[in-house]
Amino acid sequence: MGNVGFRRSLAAVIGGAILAVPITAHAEPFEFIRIGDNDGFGFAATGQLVRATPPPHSSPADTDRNGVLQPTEFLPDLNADGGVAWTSSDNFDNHSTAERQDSAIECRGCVTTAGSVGSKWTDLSLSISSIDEAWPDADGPMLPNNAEFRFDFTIAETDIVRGSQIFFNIVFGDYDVNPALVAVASRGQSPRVLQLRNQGPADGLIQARSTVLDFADVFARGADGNWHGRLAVVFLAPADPYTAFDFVELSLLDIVAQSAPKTLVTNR
Ligand SMILES: [Ca+2]
Ligand SMILES: [Ca+2]
Ligand SMILES: [Ca+2]
Ligand SMILES: [Ca+2]
Repeated sequence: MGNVGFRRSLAAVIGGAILAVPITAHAEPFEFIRIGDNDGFGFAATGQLVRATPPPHSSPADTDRNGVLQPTEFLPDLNADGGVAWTSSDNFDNHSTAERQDSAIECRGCVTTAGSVGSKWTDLSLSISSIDEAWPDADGPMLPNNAEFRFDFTIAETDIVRGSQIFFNIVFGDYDVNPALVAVASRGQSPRVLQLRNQGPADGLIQARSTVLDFADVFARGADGNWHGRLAVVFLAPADPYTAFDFVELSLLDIVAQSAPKTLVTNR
């Protein structure tokens, strides 16, 4: 076989080999899966939003003025009357269509996310004076409004390092009526209970809370070889008439540590 013939044969073999490789669903390396979106409770323009303070009601809710309401900042006092509460005209519904349909899931590095739900609870004031229109739970705005989230997703075997620590992160606002806790139920474990810190006099405070989970608490190998992640979360605040969530996520990063440099109040 001459040189040219050999190269043609080799090309044919390589081409055949490439065609013979099974096409697997391969995503990018896993970073996070998020229920809802990281957008400051859906407030697109923050420049005019004030936090609850005495007159003249001019302190910005977005304290670093970067256009996003973030942990350590504040839910807005929408009518500038000095309070953020169910009695104080501060109800908001910033639901996107996907959130309203309970399908707002963002993931970097997942193959599937289809079993994940709970975004209907985000970017909405869970206020007992809300208008009952397509409310996320069956009894409408009346208490309780216990937000529930379920992570159910897959990651390609090579897109996460087995044994990685996984952080559960939650961002919420205006928790001020005791008690409130977050119950996190993982594979084969008793639910873990995260106590939340009452904001005290910091009306409308946005807080972040994290906890670290073991890899095996979240992931099991599926029959297809992918990692199958599962976690159920319930926010229990049976007596709080006004709270809100921005998002919940499972991430390789700890959101509390991320917001630490400017953090005055955190829950760890
Ligand atoms: Ca901000
Ligand atoms: Ca108000
Ligand atoms: Ca309810
Ligand atoms: Ca959001």
